[in-house]
Amino acid sequence: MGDETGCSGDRLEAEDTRRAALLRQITEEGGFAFVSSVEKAAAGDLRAAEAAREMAWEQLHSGPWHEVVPEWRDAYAMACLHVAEIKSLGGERREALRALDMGLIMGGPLLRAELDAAIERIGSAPSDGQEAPANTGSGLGSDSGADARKWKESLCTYKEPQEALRILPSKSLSGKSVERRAMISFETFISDYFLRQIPVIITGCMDQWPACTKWKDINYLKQIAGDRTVPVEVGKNYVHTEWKQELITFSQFLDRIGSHKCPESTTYLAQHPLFNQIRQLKEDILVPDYCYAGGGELKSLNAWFGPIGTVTPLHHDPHHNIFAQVVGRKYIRLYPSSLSDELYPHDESMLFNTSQVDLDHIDTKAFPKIENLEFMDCILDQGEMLYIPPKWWHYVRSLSTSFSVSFWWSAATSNDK
Ligand SMILES: O=C(O)CCC(=O)C(=O)O
Repeated sequence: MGDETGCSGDRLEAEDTRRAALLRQITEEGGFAFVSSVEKAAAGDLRAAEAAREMAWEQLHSGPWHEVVPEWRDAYAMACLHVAEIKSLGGERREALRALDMGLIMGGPLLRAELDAAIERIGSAPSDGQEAPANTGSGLGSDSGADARKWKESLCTYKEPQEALRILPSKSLSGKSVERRAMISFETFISDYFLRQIPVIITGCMDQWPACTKWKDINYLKQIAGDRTVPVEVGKNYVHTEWKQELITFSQFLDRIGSHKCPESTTYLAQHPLFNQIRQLKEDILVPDYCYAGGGELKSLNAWFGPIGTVTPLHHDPHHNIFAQVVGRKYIRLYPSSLSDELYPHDESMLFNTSQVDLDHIDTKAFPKIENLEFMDCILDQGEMLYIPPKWWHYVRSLSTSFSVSFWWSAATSNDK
């Protein structure tokens, strides 16, 4: 007991030192008003805490993201912690959680452990009963038995590949299929696929993942994460003009999946490091051993969760990718990096890795070279992993409600860092 008190004393001292150093840096950046508001916030002044958060938020949006002074991201996290602490003391548990999630999503790394600890504490505290229940959305939530059934059905659409053909790009499933191998050894993966830079589907390696059963249960997802705030993409896909990003609760997101109707309102939790944010979900997955091929490092672990009909346009990424299909199924088309010139990459620097060709409506006049290009494709089913080598072009369409996890890593001895 004495030791535990000693440890938490040391921890608090370290936190104080970190915060004091940050406030000194913010003062040097000219953030006097921020520092003064934070001092009042520390004494329990909610308006001052919110004002500090607003000031940091303005700094985060004062120019391009890469030009933001990193200390202001940490300052934003600090203000979020103050807002959350005061809201939580006032019994506003959900508001407190939202502030902490915003700190995790937009804030810097310095106070991450404090944000995580506060989420654990406030997240596990009982609701004060004043707040409306989490399941109040329009699509799912009123009758949890019916919802659960509807949810399970939405995971099983297009079971027969031939049925899917009418919604897939032309020529789909007519040429070369990605090879499927059952539980191959690490050595076989390296010699036959990793070193040769060839895609492969690996089956039978996810049987131990709790996620494969737990994430099929909407009530489990709501219980673990319902009140948490997540960033989502809304619209047909990221090259579409009407596309936008929003921050909503996980419960609202699940409701939107349940009531999903048209492509324009497709809500996709895409390429988000959800598992750094919601630790309980991370406990449901395992990092595949294959990601240690090449002796490099894991770069990012992202969630891709959405309804039927999400589309990620044809693009390439710089890293090795094990793409694990946890729930539902996806159609994936792959073109080798050697065909880059024929795939018409965008000229703009933001979209340099994305093709101008919309595979769902190919304009053969504008992009004649793509017509006869060879590709490989597959329908990736739940419990299967696809290895995508660096710079291979890929197009992805969900054929059901779908939850996938991508593991990106770089090899120690290559230029894909
Ligand atoms: O699942 C998707 O929609 C896209 C996945 C992807 O592009 C990736 O993992 O790199």
